[in-house]
Amino acid sequence: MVFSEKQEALVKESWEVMKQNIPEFSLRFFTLILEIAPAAKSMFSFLKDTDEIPQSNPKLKSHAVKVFKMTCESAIQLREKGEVVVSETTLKYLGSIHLQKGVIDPHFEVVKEALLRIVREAVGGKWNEEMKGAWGEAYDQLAMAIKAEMMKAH
Ligand code: HEM
Ligand code: ISQ
Repeated sequence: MVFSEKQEALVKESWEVMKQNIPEFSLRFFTLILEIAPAAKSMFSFLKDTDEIPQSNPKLKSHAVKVFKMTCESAIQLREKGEVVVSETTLKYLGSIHLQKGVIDPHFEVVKEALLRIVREAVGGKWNEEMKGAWGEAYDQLAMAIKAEMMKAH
């Protein structure tokens, strides 16, 4: 699939909007994941000793931001190279951590759903099908790379 300059721009543009309010969007992202898949709760260390989602956990925030930054980076690479390239070290690390936490294929759809909803909420009236497609494609390709690594590590 060819990833256009327009698609790359749509992803970058929406990420710029979200950057203005990292604490809110990261919390909302995580909340949505748990709303869609309550069972995923036990996998996250931020929730180990509590029933409530911590309102300002630095780890939660930085992880959520990483997911968005990596998806954004994927969009750039898809346009530049036609494929997503993640450094071997990062991929190995993410593959093993997700495997170890018990993440399985359907979870990736949950995170995708939450991610798209957050972007939609963040950009408001600017949201459109093309933007959805661009984020979706960038995420799918990134998820594929992580899943492949998880299979290798298994
Ligand atoms: C941890 C990214 C998908 C669950 C992490 C970390 C990153 C990350 C950057 C932090 C690693 C660290 O620094 O320690 C991503 C990306 C994904 C993805 C880019 C998809 C493209 C998923 C999915 C799930 C998931 C589908 C399942 C719901 C977790 C869990 C942790 C984690 C449980 C450990 C958090 C903790 O307790 O510290 N992920 N992730 N991730 N991820 Fe993901
Ligand atoms: C880790 N992996 C995927 C999604 C996440 C969302 C919030 C915090 C950590 C995460």
